[in-house]
Amino acid sequence: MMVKIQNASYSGTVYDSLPPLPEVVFAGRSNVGKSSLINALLGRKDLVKTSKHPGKTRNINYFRADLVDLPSFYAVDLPGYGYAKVSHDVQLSWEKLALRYFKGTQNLRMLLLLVDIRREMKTEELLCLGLVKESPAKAIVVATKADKLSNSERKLHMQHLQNQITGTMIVSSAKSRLGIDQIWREITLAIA
Ligand SMILES: Nc1nc2c(ncn2[C@@H]2O[C@H](COP(=O)(O)OP(=O)(O)OP(=O)(O)O)[C@@H](O)[C@H]2O)c(=O)[nH]1
Ligand SMILES: [Mg+2]
Repeated sequence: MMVKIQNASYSGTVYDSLPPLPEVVFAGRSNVGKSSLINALLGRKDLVKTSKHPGKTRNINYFRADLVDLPSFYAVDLPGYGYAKVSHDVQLSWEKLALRYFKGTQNLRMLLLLVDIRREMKTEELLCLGLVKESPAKAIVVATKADKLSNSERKLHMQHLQNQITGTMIVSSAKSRLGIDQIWREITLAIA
């Protein structure tokens, strides 16, 4: 799959009035690799700020991708949830922000729900999948940081995750670029 990216740039936040385009939203636990995955997909090292310290992304940021021979779209970077060290108030404001996004968006085409391949799906992940159940947007689970496991471990962990949900699941690594082509295939189908 060869997607050519003409331009990728930061557009603003959920509070700005941006020109409408199809949206692909990246959601998942804090530190799971949302921002890194957007950078890997858009082929830009530092378009989205990433951090070793969970909780880096605090707003809903829109990154516009203009592609050759395909529609432009926004990669929407949701803040991570579930970081144990943030206060209860911050957790609540995550929920508010996420709900505002999912209820407010008219253009959501796909949810990429990221889960660390070494972890399992918890209540928050299932809740998140539930948020798009009624919408026409497709939901895909992306198991991140696959480079941290050996091939055989990867298989085991994927079987475990696949037992928890039905639907498409993609193994990925922003580091080794495993799964990036497969994610692009899904994105191009969703935005077409
Ligand atoms: N080994 C490895 N590390 C990764 C991968 N993806 C992300 N990381 C690392 O994981 C940490 C968190 O990555 P981010 O992309 O900032 O995670 P995030 O989900 O955007 O985090 P928040 O914005 O806090 O919600 C960083 O240190 C990244 O370098 C991956 O595929 N492999
Ligand atoms: Mg982030």
